[in-house]
Amino acid sequence: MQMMQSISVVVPTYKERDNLPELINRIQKVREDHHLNLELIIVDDNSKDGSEEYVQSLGLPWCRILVRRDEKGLSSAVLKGFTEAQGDIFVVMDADLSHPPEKIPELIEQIQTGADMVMGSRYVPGGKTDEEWGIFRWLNSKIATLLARPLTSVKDPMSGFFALPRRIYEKSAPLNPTGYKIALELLVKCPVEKVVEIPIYFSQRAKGKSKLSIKEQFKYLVHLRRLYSFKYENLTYFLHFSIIGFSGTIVNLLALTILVFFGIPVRLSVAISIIIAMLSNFVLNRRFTFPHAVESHWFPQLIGFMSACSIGAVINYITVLILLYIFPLLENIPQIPALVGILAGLIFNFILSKNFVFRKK
Ligand SMILES: Nc1nc2c(ncn2[C@@H]2O[C@H](COP(=O)(O)OP(=O)(O)O)[C@@H](O)[C@H]2O)c(=O)[nH]1
Ligand SMILES: [Mg+2]
Repeated sequence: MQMMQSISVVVPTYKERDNLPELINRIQKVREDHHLNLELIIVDDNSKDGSEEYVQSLGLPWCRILVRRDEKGLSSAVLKGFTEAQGDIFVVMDADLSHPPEKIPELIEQIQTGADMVMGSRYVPGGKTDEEWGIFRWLNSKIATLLARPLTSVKDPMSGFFALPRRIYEKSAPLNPTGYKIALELLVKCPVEKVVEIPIYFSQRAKGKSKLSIKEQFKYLVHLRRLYSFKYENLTYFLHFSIIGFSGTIVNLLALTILVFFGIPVRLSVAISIIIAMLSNFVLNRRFTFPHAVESHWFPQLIGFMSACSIGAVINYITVLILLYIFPLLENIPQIPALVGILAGLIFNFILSKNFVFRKK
């Protein structure tokens, strides 16, 4: 085991003055008992409850408080702490004593023996939570965890008690500090391969009250969407593209119905409604599937999109012809080759749209 790697414990706080004495005492004891080279960085969002004065009055060389007066938010506070941290290993925990500081050495040891991230977990054998949750809060937490499942196989990705080596953090993709779930953000955006979960006894908050609001829970959904788009970038684009493609069918039929209703000849109506559907797909894809596209001029994009769609239609048709040639029996159920053709055209349109028509600069 490598000895004496330095550790930075980052604790975000908002109005936690009453919890600070016990928190700092217990961390101090761990620090001394295990001879750790450990600094404690408290990142407070201008609580104005005496936290700042209290920490300063202690005059501990290894413990400081940063007070942010221009910004708020749990995740961004943690990231602020990381930028100020000197350590080789970062540990993040809450101030309310839900997370036992006595577990810090175990977290560190896992990092030193090769883990890329260590989570203090309520949901692995041996883990336990004190919180008396009503059915609503329990369900809420279960659903939140379930929704994060495709992003990580970690049992308790919502935990705010974790350790991460600087070497991994520094290789992270750009981090988005909105939201409450900073560990989840790091799990998805950092090149984390080996995650170890350590059971913790998650106790009731010692003093004060929770800052987790309904608004934060909503923001979690936005956060999830962003993480999915990051992790499954192409799939997300393709899903948007397909949904819009499907909406185009509806636009097409609707336009056709209206035009015919107003007495426009059928053949002309069909042609016009195809163009209307293509335009609608263009506008929607430009706005929703590839939002970065608005940075470039729309006209060349429109021409590119129309061309891609036209070639896509030809590919659709050729696919059907090939299928019918290979499997003549399909003549009896032309819907099947037609579906395959639509899919081939869709994929072709998508690839062209993503890589050429609306490509990122
Ligand atoms: N700096 C900072 N810390 C925050 C903010 N919101 C919550 N915290 C801290 O984040 C930790 C977890 O918050 P808590 O309210 O206990 O959330 P809960 O455990 O999910 O109920 C605590 O140490 C809070 O003081 C914030 O906006 N800024
Ligand atoms: Mg708490």
